[in-house]
Amino acid sequence: MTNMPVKPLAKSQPAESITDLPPLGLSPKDIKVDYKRHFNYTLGRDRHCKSAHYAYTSLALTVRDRLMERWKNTRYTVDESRCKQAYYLSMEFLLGRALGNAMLNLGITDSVTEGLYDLGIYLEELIEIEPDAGLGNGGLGRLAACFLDSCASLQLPVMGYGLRYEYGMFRQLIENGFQVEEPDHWLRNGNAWELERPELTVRVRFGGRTEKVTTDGGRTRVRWVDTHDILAVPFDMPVPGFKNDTVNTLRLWKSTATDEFDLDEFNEGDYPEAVAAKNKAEQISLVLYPNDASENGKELRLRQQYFLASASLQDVLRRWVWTRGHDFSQFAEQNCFQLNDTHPSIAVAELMRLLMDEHGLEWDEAWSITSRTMAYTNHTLLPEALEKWPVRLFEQLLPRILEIIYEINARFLAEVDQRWPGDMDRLARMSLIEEGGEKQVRMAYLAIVGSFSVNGVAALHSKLLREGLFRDFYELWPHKFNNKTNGITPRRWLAWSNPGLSELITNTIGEGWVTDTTQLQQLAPLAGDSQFQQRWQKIRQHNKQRLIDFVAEETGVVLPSNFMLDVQVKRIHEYKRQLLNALHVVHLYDRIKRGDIENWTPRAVIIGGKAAPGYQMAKKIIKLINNIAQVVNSDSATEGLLRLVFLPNYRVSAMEVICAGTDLSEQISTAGKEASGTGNMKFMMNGALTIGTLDGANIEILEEVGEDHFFLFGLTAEQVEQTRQNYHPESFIEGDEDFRRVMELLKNGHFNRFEPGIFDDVIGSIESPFDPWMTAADFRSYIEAQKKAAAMYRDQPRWVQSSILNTAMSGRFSSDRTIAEYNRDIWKLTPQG
Ligand code: KVW
Repeated sequence: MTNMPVKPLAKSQPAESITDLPPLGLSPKDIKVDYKRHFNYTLGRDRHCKSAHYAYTSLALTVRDRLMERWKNTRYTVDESRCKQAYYLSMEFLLGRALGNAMLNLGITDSVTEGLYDLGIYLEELIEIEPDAGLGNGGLGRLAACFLDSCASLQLPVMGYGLRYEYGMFRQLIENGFQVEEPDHWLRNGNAWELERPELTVRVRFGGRTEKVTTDGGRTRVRWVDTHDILAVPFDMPVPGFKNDTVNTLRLWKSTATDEFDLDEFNEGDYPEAVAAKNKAEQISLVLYPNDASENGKELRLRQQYFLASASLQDVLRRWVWTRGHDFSQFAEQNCFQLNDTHPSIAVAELMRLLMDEHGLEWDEAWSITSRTMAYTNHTLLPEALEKWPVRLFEQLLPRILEIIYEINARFLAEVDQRWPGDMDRLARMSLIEEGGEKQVRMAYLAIVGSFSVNGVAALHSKLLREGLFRDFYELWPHKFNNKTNGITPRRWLAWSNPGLSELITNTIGEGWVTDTTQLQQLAPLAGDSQFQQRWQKIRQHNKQRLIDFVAEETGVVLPSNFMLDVQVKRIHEYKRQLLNALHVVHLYDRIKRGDIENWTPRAVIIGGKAAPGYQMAKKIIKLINNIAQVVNSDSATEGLLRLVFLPNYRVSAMEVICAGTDLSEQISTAGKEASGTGNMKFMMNGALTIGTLDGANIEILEEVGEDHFFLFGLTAEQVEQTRQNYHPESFIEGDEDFRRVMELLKNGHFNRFEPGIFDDVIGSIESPFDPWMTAADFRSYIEAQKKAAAMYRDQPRWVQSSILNTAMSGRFSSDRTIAEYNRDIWKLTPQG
């Protein structure tokens, strides 16, 4: 670590006063002065510079300055109080843009707008310059970002730990209807929101072998030797709370090569090769794996996971030793790690290793600490998403960790055998190691065994975990299991993304709702008030126009402003059933073509989302949507009645525009498959109505808002499993004239005139008795629910009433509520006021 800037001053004695600074002002004038200072001095630009980038960066630095003092003070407060802390370990933090959020939470948006306006600069334009921090795939990564916002807003001492991917989620282009991926080098123009902390670099080991050594005291210890080491350099990002002077930290690790690693080979005379070998080390944090809810089993991914777990745990243990010395007896009382799915679950074994091999604890003591410190959140029941790593990979990459996993397993299975003597089936079912075929480590089981808390992310999901996937473990340890229904931050997803509605709400009920969304209920009595409805309607129409403009910019398709905007945005996956949505559009198109357009509700169906690059079926579904759109939109019969658009490159900053302008939110997954969903909550909070199945958090949304304000359809999770036994899609198709016609259009190549056969597999999946998503089974009830939605939309006062009620009853889906529950039941932290 020779080049790290850690050498202390020798002769100089910096005065205490070097950190005494007057707090920076928040007035328009103060903002203006600092903006000019950064533009001219920090960035060294002059009046010839018209670059948007430098304008944006000047403002970002100006706003960041205002976070710095608060950030430091938050750190001091937590250090001095010696309070318990929690750490959110996640491979993904889908942060989106930081500037607007920082201004909102500092309460300086108006001031900045005014200060910039004096300089002839429009804030809206600078906002758009910032690239999204796309360090996540979808719901799971965005949830982590919402949680950080809520922790800071609740003043909880929680730190996020993640990876600083050089390349985030790929940019999606659509060429000839096909998805094309482009790398997202989001750091290309620098990142004003991160602070490198090279002095806190830690070393992470890979490879090598283990050996037993006997210490002077006669105890056996294990040493992990001949390793290939990689350095983890932390980059800190500020996480401001809402108007409370708290600024928490998200620490993201970047991988770099050690110097001696190069030196070894240099001594053999291969200097350029040695330096080039740095590449391998730097690879670890190079790129985000773009797979949502499906495992990929690649060695580099396991390296990433261990790198995150090890660097983060070492960082926490080092702070512990600095402040408390080598006594770990209170460690579990003072620290908690929340594992965001199994991705960081190797932390269970790594904490054991660090406590035993690096800090000299015995197994029992280390295990007591570990299993009282770790808490695990499961996000899916889909078997293809359950992580399993080949034992062989562990042997090569993490031999010491594998030994520890084996030991955890041996002791665990002994416990199972005590409880159910001689039940060999159960032992095989519950073992951390899956036998038969290539031996694999079941990461979810490691997480359960090593944690004191296991939670699902919506009521139905948690129930299915207890009764299905984790049944054996629930029988053994019922007390570990709990539910934490997901939530979203109302700061980004209402206050920021929907300034019009926010202002109306604040003028009506005061601004308390921003930190206590249950107050939105006070809008409910106004839902039937025609004056209030008109104001609500006017703002929503304005938001719709913003979305229409956005769609026009991104796709060239201009949607009429009287259309119902019917939106499904989320990752493309068969279980989410974008295909069912497409079938409905084909049905509407068919109705138009046969002249069945009495009492028609003009509608634009907008579908957006990325497919994992290796997921062929999902990519085919994108192509199908684009082809249907092409046919529908260019047929003059649909004019004024129907449009379909595929919105490319769906991302956080796009959702900020989309959720505010949507009328109808599509949440149509096969029941039992979507663990929670969080997009559903964003739409609801912004006053969209939902058409949805009894799946994930939809069930709880329906409970809150009531059946009259939600378009429910489809089989229940239970019915899905029953129907599956004896599923005959052709009977649904043949018995339904509308469905039959839709399938006929697809099959006769109406949407692929010059691309014969390309949709055969997609069509085949609908007709297959083994279709796991049972699209055909829900077709009729979906069409009927869509009819009801269309009818209600024609009665605008009725629709607007439901819209108001959706916002009013959305309070439960604030991530503040979710985080308060995590804290009450799992973390037990004291807010740091
Ligand atoms: C691997 C996921 C990235 C890489 C999930 S389940 C598994 C993953 C796997 C992501 N993501 C989603 O988590 C959301 C947050 O809890 C849920 O709302 C959503 O239902 C689930 O699919």
